Amino acid sequence: MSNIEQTLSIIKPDAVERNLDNEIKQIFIRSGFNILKEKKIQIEKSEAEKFYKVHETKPFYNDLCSYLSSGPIVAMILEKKNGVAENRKLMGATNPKDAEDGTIRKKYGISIDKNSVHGSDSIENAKIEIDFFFKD
Ligand code: 3AN
Repeated sequence: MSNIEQTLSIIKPDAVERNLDNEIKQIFIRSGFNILKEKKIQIEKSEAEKFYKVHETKPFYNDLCSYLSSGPIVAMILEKKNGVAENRKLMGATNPKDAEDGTIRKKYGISIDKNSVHGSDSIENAKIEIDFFFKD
């Protein structure tokens, strides 16, 4: 049985602002991901609130939503065998300080909130998040 999975990746405002989006895309491609769709957009805070609804009770929710809507982002559908977990591995830990060498967050992340990339945390959430950005 094939376990080729699609996952949603976002290159966050801190990385786009530093013109790292192409460099980060190349890392995904070199790591064997196909980028099926991508778009550079800026979202409204109200949309960020919907996207991060699972975190609505967290103390950092408001800042997180302000941040994601603070500048352009690149949303992508990535595909690879075991794509959801492979993307999480390649991103590294949420806090760049804890991220392993060779991960995107270790290389580019500034702080726990400005951690350069988002990636879906489960196959189920990947479907929801892909629809959020790419259902037209
Ligand atoms: P991940 O992005 O690694 O799946 P989540 O889903 O726990 O991490 O958190 C979503 C986002 O919320 C993170 N990418 C990060 O930007 C932010 N975040 C998580 N924990 C904190 C925290 N303690 N303080 C500030 N921001 C946080």
